[in-house]
Amino acid sequence: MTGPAAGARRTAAAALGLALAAALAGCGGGGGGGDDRPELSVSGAYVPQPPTPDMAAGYVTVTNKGGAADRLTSVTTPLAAEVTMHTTIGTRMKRVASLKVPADGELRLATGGDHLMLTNLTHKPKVGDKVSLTLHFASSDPIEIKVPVEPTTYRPKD
Ligand SMILES: [Cu+2]
Repeated sequence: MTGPAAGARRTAAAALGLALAAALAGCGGGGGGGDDRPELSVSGAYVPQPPTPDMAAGYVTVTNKGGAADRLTSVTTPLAAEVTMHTTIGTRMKRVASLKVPADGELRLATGGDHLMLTNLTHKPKVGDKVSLTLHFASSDPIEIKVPVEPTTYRPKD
């Protein structure tokens, strides 16, 4: 009489153990999807038509839906031999090696703040042109975008 009952208990215990293991696995893996790595997208990019033919600025917004920060480390474009990243401190521009894309946040480049400087241009971009920019990051794959050239005084609406 003890045999079958003990067997049933063992089976029940085994089933409970499996259920617990599944619940724990679900807990560890299912959190919020890609919790520990950046998930980047780019929007609102533009290049104002430059007043001089040798230099242009560039603005982009990089949105990060992931739980880990990333860094914009460089930008390349057929339009310019060199693209540098600048931040603005007071009224002075300072060149920086990278710009942080915070976790669950955004890196927003804007006039008077962080921006890209394109120098040694291959040609002067005009309103209506599209400029190809490739953004390189510390951990995410590069993102290539086609950026419109806007009037010199253009300001994006929020
Ligand atoms: Cu600058």
